[in-house]
Amino acid sequence: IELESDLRKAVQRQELELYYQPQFQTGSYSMIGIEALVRWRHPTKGLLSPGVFIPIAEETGLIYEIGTWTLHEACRQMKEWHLAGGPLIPVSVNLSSRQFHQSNLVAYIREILQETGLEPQYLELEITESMMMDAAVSAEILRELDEFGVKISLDDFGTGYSSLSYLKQFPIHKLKIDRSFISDITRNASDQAIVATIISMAKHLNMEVIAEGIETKGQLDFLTENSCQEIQGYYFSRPLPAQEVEAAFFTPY
Ligand code: G
Ligand code: G
Ligand code: MN
Ligand code: NA
Repeated sequence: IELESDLRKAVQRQELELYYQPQFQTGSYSMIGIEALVRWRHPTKGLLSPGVFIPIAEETGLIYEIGTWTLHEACRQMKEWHLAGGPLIPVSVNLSSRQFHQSNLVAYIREILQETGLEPQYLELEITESMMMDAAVSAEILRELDEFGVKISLDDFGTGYSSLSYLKQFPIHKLKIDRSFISDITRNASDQAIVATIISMAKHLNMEVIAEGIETKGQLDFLTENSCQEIQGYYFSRPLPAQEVEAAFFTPY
């Protein structure tokens, strides 16, 4: 309850911050994208993870305000980086279920892109498989976003409720292999089979595929050998404040 009333004021008081985690191509190690991850700098409790406050935001409806701020800030920052000579890569933003099903989602994303000047192809929205359960609704939303030029990634892929038939019906651009399949991949034959199969399926469906949660050289080697094109994880970088991303990864900047 206390956290909820604090969260109501968090946006106005500018307590939300975005951290950014770079994504890389296997082989070349060139940066191919960056995921925006929201944090709450609580006045007394310190830096809070979205795992703590996004569920409260979803329950209370505060997600609309927080989600709008997050999308706007991610697009604004990416456009600023583009203008300053940073890499011409897209920014990924996580959507929660209520945001995805918001009736004016496409209109307000259009508005945010117009305000910030970011071109639609540089925005990637991360949704989970479970959000597509109502197939008729999600098909319509995804079709509109696709027509507009925004990219869609399926986050935590392999862990949700989904039907493979969605993958052929819907305009999904990228599968993000959940990190639970990666953590033990050098030892676990089932994880190896699942990951190799997802990579191969994505390729055959003309989708991109990225593996999340890479923490070790062994995991990276497995993914490289199995032709996974893109990777994200602590092995390369933790999520960082914008200025630290610039300092560590944009050279010269
Ligand atoms: O960054 P961290 O590992 O703490 O993220 C925990 C969870 O919060 C992840 O599932 C991530 O997708 C989610 N998350 C991070 N940023 C956002 C955001 O801006 N909006 C929503 N809806 N979820 C987010
Ligand atoms: O659900 P989603 O994929 O959006 O969650 C992203 C979160 O995963 C990030 O907020 C980040 O904190 C976390 N994460 C990113 N890379 C790694 C990693 O290599 N290991 C672990 N354990 N977590 C990671
Ligand atoms: Mn994500
Ligand atoms: Na994930």
